[in-house]
Amino acid sequence: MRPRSEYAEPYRIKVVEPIRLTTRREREEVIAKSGYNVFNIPSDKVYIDLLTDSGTSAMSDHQWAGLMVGDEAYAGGKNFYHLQETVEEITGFKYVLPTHQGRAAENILTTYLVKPDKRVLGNMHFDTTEGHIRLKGGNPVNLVIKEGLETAARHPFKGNIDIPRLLDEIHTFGAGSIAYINITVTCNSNGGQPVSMGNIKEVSRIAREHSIPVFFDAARFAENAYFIREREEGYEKKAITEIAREMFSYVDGFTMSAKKDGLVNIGGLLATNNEDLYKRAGEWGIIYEGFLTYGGLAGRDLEAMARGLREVLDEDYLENRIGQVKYLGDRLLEQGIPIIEPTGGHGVYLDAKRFFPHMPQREFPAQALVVELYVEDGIRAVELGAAAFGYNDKDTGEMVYPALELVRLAIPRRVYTDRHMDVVVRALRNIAGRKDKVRGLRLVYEAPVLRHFTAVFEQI
Ligand code: P71
Repeated sequence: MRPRSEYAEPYRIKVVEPIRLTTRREREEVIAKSGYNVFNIPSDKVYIDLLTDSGTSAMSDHQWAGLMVGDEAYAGGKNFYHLQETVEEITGFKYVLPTHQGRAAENILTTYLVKPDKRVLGNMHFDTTEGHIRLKGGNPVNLVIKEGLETAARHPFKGNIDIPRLLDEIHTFGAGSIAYINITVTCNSNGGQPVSMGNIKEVSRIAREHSIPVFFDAARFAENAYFIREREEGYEKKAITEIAREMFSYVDGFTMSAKKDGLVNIGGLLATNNEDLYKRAGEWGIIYEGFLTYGGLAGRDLEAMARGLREVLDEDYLENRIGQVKYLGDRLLEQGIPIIEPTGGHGVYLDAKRFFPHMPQREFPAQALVVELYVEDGIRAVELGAAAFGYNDKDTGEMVYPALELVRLAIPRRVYTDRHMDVVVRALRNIAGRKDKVRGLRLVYEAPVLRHFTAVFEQI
């Protein structure tokens, strides 16, 4: 394979969107007015927006051209058939239901599969999946390997399911207690970490033996396929399309937020070969999303998605994409900045506990770092620590803290250059240089669920 450093982006820029660096004074005012919560900052006050890689990709000229051939018929629009053929070719699944985004597909799938008190096993379920499982009365269970939770463990597939723990679950609770197994590729919750083909195959074999359905949360399936080619023996010479097809061959279907590897700004999918699921899911889909051939989207959105799903499997694109994430990670490591290693598919995750060793978790070190990044250079990141996952124990009223205190720098696809990444490195180096002076935060308002979106803080 060509080393990335010798080549630049496999595209040239045809349209630009101006961004502006505000003054430090302005940013100090903005962040205070926002309650030290970056979800409250208007995006035109952000210079480099790394809040999420979801729905923030740049579409290609081919995708934009696709919008003009949108067929807005209520039923049987031609873009649906194009999308359906594309999904079938890439994944092997012929029943395809478009949805307005990933969580809508999760809602439909969990409505079909999850009955009260049933368990849903996975590597690490994403927040929205976990929410849908709980809403249907089920119990989400995370079985990621132990290295997956150690930020400095350089395991190549930190998204893998722990096989002995999976077997233990089946033996302890019985296969009948398990609604399905959900493998998130790549695993967002611990750093965009990939799952190996070997692991997918083994989980699938065990599941089939016990008649347990297996689904992917396929939001970042192409990035996962790329890592398999880079890191797994026997796949070095395979085409990404072939690897993706093999991944999907081991599961019964998938839900997907197309806002990631679909390279679109909105949209989702549910796909399977199970006719009964398709029929039942279709009934729910019609109630929640819209008719089967548009699922809450415009015909033009379906066309952009069909084209995006092909582009994301382009080998040069993926090499550049994953290479940029690694570029940022490597520069940060050179500066001694603690991150989750190895870097994953869609961003770099900073370890705030190691970055601010002096700051207790009750002062929200990860959120404090998010605030500093904004004030330093107008960079917007997201907290994945005490603010997002801490909660008050029902019985004791005591705050329970998560094991990890992370800041995610999610990189939108085809949007920023490596020069932008250099700005991020410089900002973090400057913050590291004055870290003893950085102040922790106190929570002054929280909503009962998903509190980090609307929380208000004060500086201590
Ligand atoms: C991300 C998001 C977007 C997000 C969603 C909810 C809270 C905060 C941020 C969304 C995912 C995802 C995976 C693996 C399903 C969804 C939901 N990720 N699975 O990482 O990463 O998809 O947003 O299209 O409904 O910023 P949806």
